[in-house]
Amino acid sequence: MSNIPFQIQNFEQYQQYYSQSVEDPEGFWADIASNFYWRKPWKKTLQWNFTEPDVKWFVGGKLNITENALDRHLAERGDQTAIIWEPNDPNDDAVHITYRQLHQRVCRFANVLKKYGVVKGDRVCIYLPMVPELAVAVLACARIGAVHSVVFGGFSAQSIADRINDAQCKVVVTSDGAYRGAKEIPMKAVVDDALVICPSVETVLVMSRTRTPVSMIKGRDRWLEQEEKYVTAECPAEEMDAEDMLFILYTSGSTGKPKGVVHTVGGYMVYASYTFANVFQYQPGEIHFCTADIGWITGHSYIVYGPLCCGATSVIFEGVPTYPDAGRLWDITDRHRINILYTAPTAIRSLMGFGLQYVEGKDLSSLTKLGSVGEPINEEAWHWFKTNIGKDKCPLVDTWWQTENGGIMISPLAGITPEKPSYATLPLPGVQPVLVDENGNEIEGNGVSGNLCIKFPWPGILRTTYGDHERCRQTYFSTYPGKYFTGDGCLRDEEGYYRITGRVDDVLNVSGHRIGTAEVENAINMHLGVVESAVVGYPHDIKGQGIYAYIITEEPLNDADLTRKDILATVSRIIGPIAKPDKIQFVAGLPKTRSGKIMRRILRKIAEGDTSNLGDTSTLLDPGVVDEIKAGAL
Ligand code: 6R9
Repeated sequence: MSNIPFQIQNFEQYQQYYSQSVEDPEGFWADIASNFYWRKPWKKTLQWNFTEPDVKWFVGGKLNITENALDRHLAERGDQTAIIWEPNDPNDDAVHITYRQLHQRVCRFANVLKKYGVVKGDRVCIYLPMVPELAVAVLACARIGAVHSVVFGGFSAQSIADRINDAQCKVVVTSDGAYRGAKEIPMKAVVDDALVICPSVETVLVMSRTRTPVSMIKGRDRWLEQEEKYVTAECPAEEMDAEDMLFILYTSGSTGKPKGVVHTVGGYMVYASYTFANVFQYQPGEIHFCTADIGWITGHSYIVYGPLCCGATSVIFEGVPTYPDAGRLWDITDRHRINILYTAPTAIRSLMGFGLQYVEGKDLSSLTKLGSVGEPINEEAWHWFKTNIGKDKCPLVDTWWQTENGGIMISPLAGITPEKPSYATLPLPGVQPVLVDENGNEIEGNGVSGNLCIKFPWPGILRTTYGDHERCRQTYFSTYPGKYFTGDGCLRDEEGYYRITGRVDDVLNVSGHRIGTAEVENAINMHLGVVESAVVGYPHDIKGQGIYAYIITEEPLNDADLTRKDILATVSRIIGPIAKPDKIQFVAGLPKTRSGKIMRRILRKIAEGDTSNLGDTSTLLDPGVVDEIKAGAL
């Protein structure tokens, strides 16, 4: 029997269990993990080093995460709603799926995957809109031990192909099309374009959503509805090792192509569920609405796995916050009596701009807790959300974490930890943050800032980057040997509260989406006539950060505006519309040092509109280019 309770009740307990989790991490996590259903107990709780790195939790334990997310709820709450699906069009009926129904749908889907030869360890790419089938497909993979790789619906054919090829996916799950706000978007056609260069894919399962005409290739493409008719709703769960791969999720870094972050079954399950229950102080029967897309880690952990493992009711919303108008999230909250609302600062800032008339008349009294994730939340947005949506009675948790973390790392516990606008506040039990200076020395004490590292493993930490362990080591464990480096800058105030100040590497955060500057530059450089480019971020009122591109072309442009649009089309085609620069400035040269390195610091300043103090430019090869760029700044 465990000594440490699964859910923290008050601040004294938080302090007590936090200390215990640091003094005896293995004992702490063993107690927490004992709240789950394991087919076989683990032999060793933790085995680790941050040099290779090699991290294993619950070594030798056997389980299946879907038995925890579905089967174990059937006896007690089989008829409780597991998923509420809110379609894009508010005039269409919402769909309620009980745990029992979800279990059956997952088993059916799993049997279809099996029929097409998918076995434990095979990779399945999922490219779907926010429909119940997305959660079903994810869980169906987990049921049979296949590794899911969900690709966000906004990515281009090229991005899908890169991800499919990197993971050598055998099956792709997609839909004919998608509804997003007033738009109807092709999905299958995009997958078709990708598959031209993806020889590993044997089968494409297509769900019908928009019934837009699609090409269906004999022997490869199958209609999902059709396939589901011929399989049963019984599918025993595959026995998985705690350290077997659960999923791959691609995310951007400061160099090259996106990396496939790998999470494993046991540790991820424990961490996503523990953080869900504690940060949101989930109470049985509460309805949880996370507005993220399942294509991102937030959706994986706090729409699918965390809530379902805790037996919660989780909302899947197909549309966008501004359709049919800027009151949509409040309308959903009102109609479905939402208790927990977890969203992103960019959405709050955008809705704030539309004015309070969209909030008025909406009954938001069901709300008990609010959350924010994805990027730093500015004080204005924090207060607006807290006051106008939470009516000053709901705790608001600013949750800091990353794809690589599996779950929330630094955050208040709702209603327990004192809040401080724009602060993620305190680390969760099991999380040991440290701030380091440029030389890698730990900065002790309070009232300090530095680069944020974590010095001890937690169960949700990434295990590797798919197919390239060395890249994982390089990216996260080599900058500060012995520590996991987050890539974020951070301040620890006089009281020891943490405030994340943003990335210190070349990763942008645009509307909460992570985009590497190098990735955008590579896409721009593919455009005909582009010689070189440099991409930086600049502060953007709604998106948090905007993308500013400086571009050198081979020849003077006849029609700069048209070329700008052409380049945007190329970026959309190579990465996806989310990576399109907000501003493009054509320049004759870039500020380079004598060794040929672009001085991004200068470009960032100019993009920010702060040209008064550009610092030392004496090491530049040609300081003259700076004046020219300044003169043409947008
Ligand atoms: C969960 C998620 C991770 C990056 C991270 C940081 C930024 C996320 C934040 C935050 C300040 C918060 N970030 N939450 N910055 N306050 N509450 O967003 O994962 O897409 O991998 O992004 O997002 O810069 O390093 P991911």
